[in-house]
Amino acid sequence: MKPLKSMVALVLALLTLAPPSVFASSHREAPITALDRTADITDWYAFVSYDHPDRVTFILNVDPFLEPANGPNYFPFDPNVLYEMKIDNNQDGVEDITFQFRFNTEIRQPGLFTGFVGGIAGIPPITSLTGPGSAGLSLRQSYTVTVVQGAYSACLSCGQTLYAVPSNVGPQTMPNYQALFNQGIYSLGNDIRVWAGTADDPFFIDLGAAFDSLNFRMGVGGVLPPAEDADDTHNYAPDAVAGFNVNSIVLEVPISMLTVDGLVHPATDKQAVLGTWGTTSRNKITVRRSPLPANNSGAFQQVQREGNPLINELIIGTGSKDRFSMDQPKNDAQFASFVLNPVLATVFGSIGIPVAPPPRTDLLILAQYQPPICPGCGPGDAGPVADLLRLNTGIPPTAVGSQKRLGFLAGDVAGFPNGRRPIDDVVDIAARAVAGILVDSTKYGTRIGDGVQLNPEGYGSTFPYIMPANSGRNSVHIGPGQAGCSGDAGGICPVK
Ligand SMILES: [Ca+2]
Ligand SMILES: [Ca+2]
Ligand SMILES: [Ca+2]
Repeated sequence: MKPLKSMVALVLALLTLAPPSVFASSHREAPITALDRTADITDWYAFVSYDHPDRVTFILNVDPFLEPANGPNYFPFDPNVLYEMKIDNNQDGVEDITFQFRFNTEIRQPGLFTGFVGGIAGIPPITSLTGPGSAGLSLRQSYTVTVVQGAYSACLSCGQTLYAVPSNVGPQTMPNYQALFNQGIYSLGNDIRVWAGTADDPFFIDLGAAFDSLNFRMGVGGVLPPAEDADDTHNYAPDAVAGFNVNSIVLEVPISMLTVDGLVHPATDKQAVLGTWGTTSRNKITVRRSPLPANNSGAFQQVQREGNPLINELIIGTGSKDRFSMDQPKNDAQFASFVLNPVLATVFGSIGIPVAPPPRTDLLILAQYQPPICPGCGPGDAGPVADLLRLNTGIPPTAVGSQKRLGFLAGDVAGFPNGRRPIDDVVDIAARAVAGILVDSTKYGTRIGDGVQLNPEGYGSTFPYIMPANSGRNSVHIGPGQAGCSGDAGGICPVK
């Protein structure tokens, strides 16, 4: 959950509690993506489509904490960034299939003072991404989708123009934003669908409490009472991401296009399991040539990647995060010590939470192909230690309404860490995994949680599964002492 540095922040906060020997290795400059927000991956999701069990949906979210009201330019994708979704289908930690996304920006009304205008000065409201009703859409982005398999590359978007869905400016400019959102769904043929644009950030966390050295609002160490822990439909603490947007690329692909042999496999076959991750890259060379735009050339250098929401953020030491971001998953054995002896477990132990002793080989299910996510994988199939979000495509999706925020831990095996859905409460799941719930759910099964159980903006039940962007004019955020926590008295979020 790169989701906004959330976990970076958490780790930083935690490290202040850690023993001196650990502390010494942590205080470095901020990760490079903190200075490069358009290339900053906030979250990576991969799951079997709820309504199409023969397909997989990938979501790559970038550019954290987009304030919906932030005109006049709002938040376009970066045309200089190569956005990629990568899939390993033969257990070696190396991508076999890559989907690439590139964006292009046009300014259609260069005389306008803002990127979006409508319902004023003779310009009709924005009701379409193209053609009639799109005149006020001055800053417009189109994008391409390419699939790469070895030396073979194919343009999936060619023959049509795909438009990114703009920010939700407000009801006067965009009186039916849901319609614009829906227009952003494109079929690329062969049951492939894509959507890109600004959307509600589906991630959820009490970031303020996490930042304050784990000063959660539900008691010492953030241990949830049983009734709250079992409640997937109310929030008991403020979601710091509520009302913020993110830039999202959503791709749905048939499973048969992703597996090593082009077949759909039962869960017990190792061929059913995919290792997935998202990356952002930039050209190695930039020449600034005022007054002309900068010129980018040369090979691409990876700026960031994300597989599991757990490993990059909760496990890797801050001093190694930049290297981790730029390296390839197949080289992750260099970071294995972080996994086998996580600092966060030490920190939990220091505040009285029972934690499993190192070496934590139980956490390797997140870094290697193993049961239970890959029951068909034997010892020879584990592959290298690699931070991939592993998805068993043979496990059918859990119906909307029956999905559990605690995913796998709650018996909902279609949830994280078997892939990841927007509904999955990865903060709580990851924290409990680090404590040792996978080793012994009784002994190390403390109900760690931040009290934020869901995305207050909700979830989509069909493609593209995310929710439309929050309105620039009319949306609010949720803070302590404010409305927005339906599980608390009067719906007011706790301060203490
Ligand atoms: Ca491979
Ligand atoms: Ca949200
Ligand atoms: Ca939570």
